[in-house]
Amino acid sequence: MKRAIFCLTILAAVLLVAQTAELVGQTEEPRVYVDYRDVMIPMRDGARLETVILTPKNAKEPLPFLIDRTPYGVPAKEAVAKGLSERQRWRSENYIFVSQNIRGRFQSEGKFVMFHPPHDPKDSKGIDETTDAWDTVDWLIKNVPNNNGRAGIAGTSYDGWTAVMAALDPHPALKAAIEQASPADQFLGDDFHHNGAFRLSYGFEYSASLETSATENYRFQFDRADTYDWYLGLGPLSNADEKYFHGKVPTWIDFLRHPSYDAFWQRQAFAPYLKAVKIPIIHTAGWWDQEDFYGPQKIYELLERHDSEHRNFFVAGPWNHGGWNGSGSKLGAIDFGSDTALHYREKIFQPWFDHWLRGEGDLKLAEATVFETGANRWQEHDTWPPKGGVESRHLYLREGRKLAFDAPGPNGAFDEYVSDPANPVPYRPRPVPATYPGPEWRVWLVQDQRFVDHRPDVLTWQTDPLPADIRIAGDIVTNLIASTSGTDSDWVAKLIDVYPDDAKELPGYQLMIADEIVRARFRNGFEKPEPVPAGRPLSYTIDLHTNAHSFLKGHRIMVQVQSTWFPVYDRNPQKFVPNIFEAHAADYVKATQRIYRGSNVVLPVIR
Ligand code: PG9
Repeated sequence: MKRAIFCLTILAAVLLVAQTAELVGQTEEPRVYVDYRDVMIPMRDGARLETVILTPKNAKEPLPFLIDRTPYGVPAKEAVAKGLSERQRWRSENYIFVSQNIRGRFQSEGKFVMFHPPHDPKDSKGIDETTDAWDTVDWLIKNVPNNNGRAGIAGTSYDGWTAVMAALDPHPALKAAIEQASPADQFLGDDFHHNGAFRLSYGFEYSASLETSATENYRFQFDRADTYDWYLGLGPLSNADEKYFHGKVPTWIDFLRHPSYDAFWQRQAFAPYLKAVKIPIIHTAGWWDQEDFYGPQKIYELLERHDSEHRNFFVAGPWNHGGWNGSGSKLGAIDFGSDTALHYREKIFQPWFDHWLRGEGDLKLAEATVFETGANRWQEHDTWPPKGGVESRHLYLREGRKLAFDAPGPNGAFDEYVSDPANPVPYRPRPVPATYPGPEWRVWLVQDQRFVDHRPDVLTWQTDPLPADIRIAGDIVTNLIASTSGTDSDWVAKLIDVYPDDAKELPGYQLMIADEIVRARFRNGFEKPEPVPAGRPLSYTIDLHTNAHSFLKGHRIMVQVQSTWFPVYDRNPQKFVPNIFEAHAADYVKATQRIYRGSNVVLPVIR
């Protein structure tokens, strides 16, 4: 009895301390302490790059480097002195962590060039992110005491892109890389355009963020609470520079000058450079990555063609942009049943570098490790997309807004809507706060699509409740047969998992699984935009990229088609003009859009 009272008293005391700590905001999370050094590392052309080196205290053996090269700023001394979070313990105790600002950012010398393309190999004095990474590794190996002569590089997004750049011509000491959400092509699929459709709110806010000031990540100040209104009020794109940027944001000027897939975009894209797997590399993608979902899939695919030594790997999980760095149990309202980010860090990221840089463990990594959402389980595949055991099944957009696996007869029927650039479909529920960097932006891809379901300019087709699970793994493609009364048009296709109305969790929820946009002017090639013949049904292939998902028994599969997605994408004037950045207000016109019956979505269904 005495013991029980004692235990209760202790429990009450513990609860009181916990409560008080919470009230005053002092949760007792253990912290990790490291030594901090801030150095300027000289590059081959004399520019010096600001670099922070975090060294474990009392290391017992020589350690490898883990490098991150970033435009966003290195860790501050004061923050590191307070101790790093528990999440960083593995890295902080086993690696010399190096964080470097790339050229022209913060205290780094030289000029910042967004996506500095690889230099001309004939120019022996040329510099780029590959040479800067090479020079950095060389300096570290020669100048930092107690290192083991090995380095790895990893990063998310821009920092993932610098990791791939480092791997193009790696320093001999650079032994392994992990690129997470690196962009691959800024015209075809990543941050700034998708299939040539311009990502307006992202492109505007991101370029302002990096190119307004060298020493901060600037946030554009909107004078409207709802940026949907702000961007609509902006009018034609030409107003952005005239009213706000005044020629001072170089990336915005590049957008205006390069409205199609010309040499400027092609030089920045990875496709011409990825001709060999020079070091082991993992490509990590998030199924709901709002910025660079295309990149890691494309980079993996390009390198896979040259992977004779089996050193190129693919991983994808239920994450937004960078979600693998945080807590991966949930994204928005969607629950995955376990901490998928922790799983990634402990089972993939750490063993990878421990193996290549510290010589630890047998690496047993499947060619592709993907998290199958819906069923909420990890799957391993020996190719990605899977080659065996998967059947392409066509789901047809049928009469009565039904989606069905049997094809309609050839009857020329269609569904139609009017797309009005003066009243575009919002990409997420209004009010739409600033896009970049968020926080709401970070979950928009998992937001319930019922907020647009009723709009007359969003057409919806759906199956009956599924009699059994339908599992998909691989590439999803939409084949639209569509006409417009205009001479240019955007087509957006969305594949949605509709939860049952009597579901315990999220009844009736419409969860977008895959989505993409195409701009009709580029239907015959991205280099040469062409007007669309008004009123003529044409075929459009919309690649919705790869995925792994289970549409569970009782759920429905839904497809939505629309022609605006604002302000994340600029409005297509729907009247062909050679350069949309130079369109006038009068060029933006309503159009009648028709979707014909043979249109379908091809699903990679697991047999
Ligand atoms: N998605 C961001 C980005 C990368 C590269 C170019 C432009 C933007 C990022 O998060 O770094």
